[in-house]
Amino acid sequence: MNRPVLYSFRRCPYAIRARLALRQAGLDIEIREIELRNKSAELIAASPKASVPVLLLPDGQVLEQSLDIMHWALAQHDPEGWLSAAPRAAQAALIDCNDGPFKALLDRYKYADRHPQASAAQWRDAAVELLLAPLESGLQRGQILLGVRCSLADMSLLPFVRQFAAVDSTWFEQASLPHLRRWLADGVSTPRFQAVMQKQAVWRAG
Ligand SMILES: N[C@@H](CCC(=O)N[C@@H](CS)C(=O)NCC(=O)O)C(=O)O
Repeated sequence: MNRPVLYSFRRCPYAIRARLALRQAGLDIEIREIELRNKSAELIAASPKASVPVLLLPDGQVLEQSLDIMHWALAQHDPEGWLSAAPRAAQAALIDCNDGPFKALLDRYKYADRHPQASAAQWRDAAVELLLAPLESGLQRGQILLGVRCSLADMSLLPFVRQFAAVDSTWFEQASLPHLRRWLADGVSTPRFQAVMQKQAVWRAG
């Protein structure tokens, strides 16, 4: 192997954020699109937990967490300073909230029939109260989540907010989240985002 290999799944928000950082770093990597229901033996051999994304490096290192992949990519090259655009602790706090309690509520909202303890609308409203309403307040003061420049936090949260918006786009379009809608629309319309969402055939060994 002479270039890094990324096992990826096009619509997975974790894989999207990894691809965003790898692309931002301008790295030459091989992307292997896999099927979550029919994972390749090579992926399982490289990473037995077999979630995506997984990045294999030519020196044998295996990065199995999307954030580790983002940090590794930006440590190679970070042309717009995503890592330093806002205080690390503030970025980490947003990302932790997104990846932890917000993602849990997003899954309940998306698959509400599997979580009958509350209705879809209740899961949705809890997710808004937890993370999206605070983001909306912050975005009233600027174009991006923290400070004045795009940071790792923007790119880490973008695919998850996109997924939230898509659960019920009619609801999202009229929700009292106009600044968040604008931030999402700006983020997904960039050439970078469009590029990482391009469809790719499922990878087969050999
Ligand atoms: N903490 C991991 C989470 C990755 C993850 O959960 N990916 C999902 C797809 S979106 C997955 O591969 N799930 C395993 C499966 O569906 O079998 C990361 O940040 O990379």
